[in-house]
Amino acid sequence: MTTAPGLQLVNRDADGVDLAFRADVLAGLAEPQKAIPARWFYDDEGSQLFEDITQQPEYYPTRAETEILTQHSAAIADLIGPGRAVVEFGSGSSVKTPLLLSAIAPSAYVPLDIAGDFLRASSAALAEKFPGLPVLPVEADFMRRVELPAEVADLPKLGFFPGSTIGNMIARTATDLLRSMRETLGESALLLIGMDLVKDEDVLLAAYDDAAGVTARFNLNLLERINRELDADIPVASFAHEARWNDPFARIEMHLVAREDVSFTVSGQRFAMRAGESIHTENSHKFTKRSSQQLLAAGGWEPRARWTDEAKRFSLVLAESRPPRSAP
Ligand code: AVJ
Repeated sequence: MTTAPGLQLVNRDADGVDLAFRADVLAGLAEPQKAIPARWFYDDEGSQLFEDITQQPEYYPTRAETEILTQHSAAIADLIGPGRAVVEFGSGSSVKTPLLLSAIAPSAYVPLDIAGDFLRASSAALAEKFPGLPVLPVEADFMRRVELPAEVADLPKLGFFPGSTIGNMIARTATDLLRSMRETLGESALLLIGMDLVKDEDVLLAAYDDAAGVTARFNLNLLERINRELDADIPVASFAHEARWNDPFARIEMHLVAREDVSFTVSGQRFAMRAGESIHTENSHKFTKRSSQQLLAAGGWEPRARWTDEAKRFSLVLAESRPPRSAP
């Protein structure tokens, strides 16, 4: 199914409440370990705060991945070749997309995003930078197979999924997404995917708890957003941002920890938390060469090349769609 322009992807009630947001928050707060999916960070305020995070000295992923795209652009272009339609999962507001597009001579650029306004704005900016390149945005939820525009049907595809956003997902969800990507991109597709690396715990914790407090504001903005949008009275000042390293799962977790006993209402439902209890708001998985290869293989992708930045903090993997086989 193609997503028709103007089709309503976000379901709202008569008061304009995002029904999926409310359902996720109410269900997540009712769990024994309270948890809210990280995708809800990104309202306008949260998106701006994430941009600010990428400017913090402790937050290395954006700089490291940009370094890889810059330093290894010739090798990357060599392996990808010209003439592919680049399908970006997310709407590519970063500096990374222009770096890739100017390196590889693509035949079209197709950004996929669920946030239509953001998608149209970033597409217009890119089209201006690359006159002559067809820019064909598709408003869609890329967690499922997406029908690409007819213009690119017969072109070979390159999926682009930078930022280690794959690390936000637990293995099962990440595998589902990688498989959907194969279905979206079709036969003989390539995928260029950013995957952040396991490293010194102190470096990781600092990246998710910067000295200027921007990540803390990003995390706490989720509570502000709930108060703004879901008729809630969460006492935001009674919560503290915390980044934790979960070693068995090789991931940074972000939590909002109650500083004292609190109770509050969200959309008419009452919740109470004890001092020290937390709401789990994000996982950011970190990979090794081996674990990245295993995850990609589970999703039907075979690594063809892998680059890291000079300091080996971050990896960019080029993988090829591979039909699933039960034995090697
Ligand atoms: C956008 C998912 C890659 O996990 O590093 C940054 C989000 N959260 N600081 C990440 C994030 C806290 C970021 N990703």
